[in-house]
Amino acid sequence: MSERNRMIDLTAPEERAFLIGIDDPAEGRWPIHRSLAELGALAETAGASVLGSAFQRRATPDPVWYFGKGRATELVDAKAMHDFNLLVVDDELSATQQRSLEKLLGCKVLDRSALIIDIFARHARTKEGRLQVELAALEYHLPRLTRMWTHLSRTAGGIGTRGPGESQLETDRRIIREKIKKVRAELRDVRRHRATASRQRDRSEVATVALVGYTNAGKSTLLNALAGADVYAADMLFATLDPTSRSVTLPTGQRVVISDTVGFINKLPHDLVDAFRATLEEVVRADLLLEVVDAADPDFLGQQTAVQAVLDELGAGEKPRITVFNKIDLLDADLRMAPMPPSPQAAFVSATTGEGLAQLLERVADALRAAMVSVDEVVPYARGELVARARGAGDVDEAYTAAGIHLSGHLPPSMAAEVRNAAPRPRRRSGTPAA
Ligand SMILES: Nc1nc2c(ncn2[C@@H]2O[C@H](COP(=O)(O)OP(=O)(O)O)[C@@H](O)[C@H]2O)c(=O)[nH]1
Ligand SMILES: [Mg+2]
Repeated sequence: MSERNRMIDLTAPEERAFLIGIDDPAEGRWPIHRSLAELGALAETAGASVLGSAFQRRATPDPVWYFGKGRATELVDAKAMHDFNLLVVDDELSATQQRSLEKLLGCKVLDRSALIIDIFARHARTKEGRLQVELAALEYHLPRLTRMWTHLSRTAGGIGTRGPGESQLETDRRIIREKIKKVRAELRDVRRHRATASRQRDRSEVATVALVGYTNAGKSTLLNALAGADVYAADMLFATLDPTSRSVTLPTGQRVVISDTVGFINKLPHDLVDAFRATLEEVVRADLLLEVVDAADPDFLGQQTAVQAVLDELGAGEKPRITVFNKIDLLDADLRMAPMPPSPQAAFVSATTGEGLAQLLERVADALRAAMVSVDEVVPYARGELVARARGAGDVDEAYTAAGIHLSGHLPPSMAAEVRNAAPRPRRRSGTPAA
């Protein structure tokens, strides 16, 4: 973080992170620089600023120091130089490794799993999502307590130390196990009730758009860029939105809620897969997906394949989707000039320069319109409230006539039905042909 920010923000604890990882020489491993880049993006998502990184080439982590002892000791110099207050390690740490690094450096040490759990906790919105993340956090802590006990009994050992320590830890472990049982039972309950809840949510008039894609693709930057241009962003109607959702007005006048989702992660620890899926529930409910792809990433096709696989598993693989190729400002000029296939399902943008964002919003409006039905009705002036809702829910023109407000255009089916019911219509007896 810059000096300037540091001076302004005196109260919030500032997390200045340094990253370390192991460059495993084995074939087929994810290259260390990419793994560290992803870890850095995750650390930033969790609110830290990243000051630097280091790695060591070795086959397996040292059981006590993670790095070899000599290399670990050098981290003290790195700390003096960068003044970091958080060490983030690219792999899962044992309690022993975490303790020895914390002691050595005198600062907080987090591993990849703890960092990811923190991010999931921020993104979990539904009750089920929150419970799933809580379960992941508890399951993460349980074996670490066990290992800490093993570690203590071996080093401290001796008369008087073992008994009390052991019983305290036994108590802690029992409490965590009971909590896990409780959370599991709650999860079962929530799942049983889920069907009813989602039926109620479907009645909401405002279309929802969910951003999906890998960490670092530019989802959050894109959300801010889209919402930043929206003068209605602070509208009271949406004041209760959580911080990862923003209200955006499309060129048609339609309001949509765009939600940032937790990013896909290449090196996702296995134990966190369920929690990851649960935090993506937003995606299942969305009317439209924006799949954000880092067009400057040489492996963007591989990432798209992985995204598709997860969406399929969630049952969202066939949902209306626009693929947003982001970061086109980083592409070579000749690549950018190459004719891009004109497709309503793709958009080429730069979230940082703003290029292509207007077209993207038009595509979003087009895609949402595909799920609407056409309306052409005259609504009484007394139903002004309905007209205002229709204005934000779809793409309609309004004409003020002697007979009432003439609405023509497209609306979601439920809204269209409301408008039709509001239109005064000469009663016809069935079987009687209209005059
Ligand atoms: N050059 C360039 N960088 C971008 C663009 N969009 C995002 N970024 C950068 O990519 C990084 C990840 O962006 P972020 O929005 O945090 O990605 P997320 O993990 O998908 O939310 C940040 O350093 C952004 O500044 C873009 O259009 N062009
Ligand atoms: Mg993000």
